[in-house]
Amino acid sequence: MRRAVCPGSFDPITNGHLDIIERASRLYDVVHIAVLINKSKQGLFTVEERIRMIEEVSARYGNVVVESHHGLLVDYCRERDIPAIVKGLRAVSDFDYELQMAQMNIGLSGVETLFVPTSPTYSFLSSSLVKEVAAYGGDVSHLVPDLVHRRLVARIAERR
Ligand code: COD
Repeated sequence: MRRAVCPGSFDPITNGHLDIIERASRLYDVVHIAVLINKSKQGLFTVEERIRMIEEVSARYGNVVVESHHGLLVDYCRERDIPAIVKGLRAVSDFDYELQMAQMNIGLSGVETLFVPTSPTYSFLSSSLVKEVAAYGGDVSHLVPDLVHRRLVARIAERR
């Protein structure tokens, strides 16, 4: 059984994340989505809310498992016998830090990182930008799945 993990904060999941998850789901038998918990960072959505949204939008692939994890990504991989991390690369600016993490992770545990080039349509897209634009009333409906868009608009309205 070939397994890989797509890790991230997913606060919230965007069409850019989903594109990488869909492509990974065609390459591996099982794709784990690990929502990494960063206690020092206050998210717009709780980890449970993020997991629910990811489960709903990725159910159609049929081979995606969504879980949270607190701690090192390589420990998540070791505990589940996952040999590969799949990451999307948006731009050269992502590369330096992603390379450092990939080298650290292989040094710590032997877990490989595979980079998938982002689709040009999503190369500028991040959860932070989506939240910022939505908070100022900009239209981000084409950048996130519909159900995520509805929950994003509702959460921003609640916080006003
Ligand atoms: N197109 C393609 N891919 C994308 C896009 C896009 N538009 N947006 C995001 N992605 C992919 C990228 O691969 C990105 O790395 C991943 O989705 C997650 O993105 P985010 O923004 O949800 O999450 P980040 O960047 O906050 O996640 C960082 C991690 C949580 C993966 C990282 O900090 C981590 O591994 N932490 C665990 C602790 C650990 O092991 N630390 C040591 C690292 S060496």
